Amino acid sequence: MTIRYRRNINCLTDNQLHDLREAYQAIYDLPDSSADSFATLGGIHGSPSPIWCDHGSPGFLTWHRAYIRAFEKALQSVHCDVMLPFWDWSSGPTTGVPEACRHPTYVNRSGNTVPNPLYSGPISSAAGGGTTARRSDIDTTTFGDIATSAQSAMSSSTFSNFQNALNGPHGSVHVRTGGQMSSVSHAGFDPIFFLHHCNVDRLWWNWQQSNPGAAVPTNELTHELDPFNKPFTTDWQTGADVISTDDLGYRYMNWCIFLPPIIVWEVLPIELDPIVLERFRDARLHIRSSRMPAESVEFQVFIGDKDAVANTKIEGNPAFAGTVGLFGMGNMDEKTMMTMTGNNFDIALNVNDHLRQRCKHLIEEQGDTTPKDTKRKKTAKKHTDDENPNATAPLFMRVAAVDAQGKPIEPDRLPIDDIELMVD
Ligand SMILES: [Cu+2]
Repeated sequence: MTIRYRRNINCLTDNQLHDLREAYQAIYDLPDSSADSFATLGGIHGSPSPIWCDHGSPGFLTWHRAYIRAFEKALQSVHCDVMLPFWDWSSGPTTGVPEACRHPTYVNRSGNTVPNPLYSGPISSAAGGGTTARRSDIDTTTFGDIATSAQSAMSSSTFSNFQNALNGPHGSVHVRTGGQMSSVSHAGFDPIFFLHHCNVDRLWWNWQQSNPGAAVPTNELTHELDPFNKPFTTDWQTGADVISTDDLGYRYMNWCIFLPPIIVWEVLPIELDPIVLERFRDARLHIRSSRMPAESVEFQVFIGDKDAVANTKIEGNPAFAGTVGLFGMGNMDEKTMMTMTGNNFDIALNVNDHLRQRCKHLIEEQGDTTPKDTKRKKTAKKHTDDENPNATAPLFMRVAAVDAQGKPIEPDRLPIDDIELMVD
């Protein structure tokens, strides 16, 4: 199964955000009787009865995972590329809801100002009708204390403790958002419900990554997640069906990293948020192409300060992060080669340890000895949803390409589609 990534709503491109809004609007517009309509899906949580949702143990995490996956599938029936994004109220102090959910209107693809489907949702007539609203001072309401509780839940060592510990901060977000979000019966009609639960699901996913051996209690595995069927059967899904998100086809991208395209031989500044520097788990450089190169190439990756990166020396160069080789097609003529298809490749170089080492260095160099919490607050104060002014600058990266004789290969001789640094 192809794995696709759910992202922070603040990280979506304009195009992705348009797709998301259009998908929401399209399911708002479906007849209430449709299985994919917002009226049906929003109503599954609470009103009209029966109330299907599970909010305790067993089932809080598993039921909501199945629920938001069903919702995501409905969005994908409109735009197949849409992935449900998350509202990150848990990584650090934030105020209000994400920018994309904040305003009653937005400018659509055609340049017209239209209602923002992420601001308010229609309540089905079976649940009383009308539209949703949030507390009137939501834009100045802070969520920092809830983030702190969510972070402490992450250190739970068993599934049950984690589920119980996360339940509280999850509920606080409901109550503090106000309006329909604050009651089980109508919460599912606020469009932000699904972004909120996507974040809950992400925290569980992160906890699963950090606790790979942790047992899931039997009563969770056998718990029935009605009304969600197993595909092509009339059986309900059970907890066991949703433990692995890979089985469901998704993972999470925790951080927004906006980096300019990486061009071979260019020295490129990498700007990463201090929170990312402290907490990232995985860093990989991907080199992708839809065809094989004529000649064999070795890519050498340098990450460090500007001078070390500009230098091509490998041995003893602390900036050297690793190398990947690519077999060429040999003496096949270029024309034949260019027309060959079915040679998509995506090679990844793990630069985890190297980047971590460099980041540690960087944080120490800045002489920052304040305890972590104070450091976060400082960071958050400067943080806004729109920009990233607190990015720590000077890490540089360069990808060099050499042939079998160690001679440089110019970018135009390389059949590379793109090079991307993924940090998460
Ligand atoms: Cu909830």
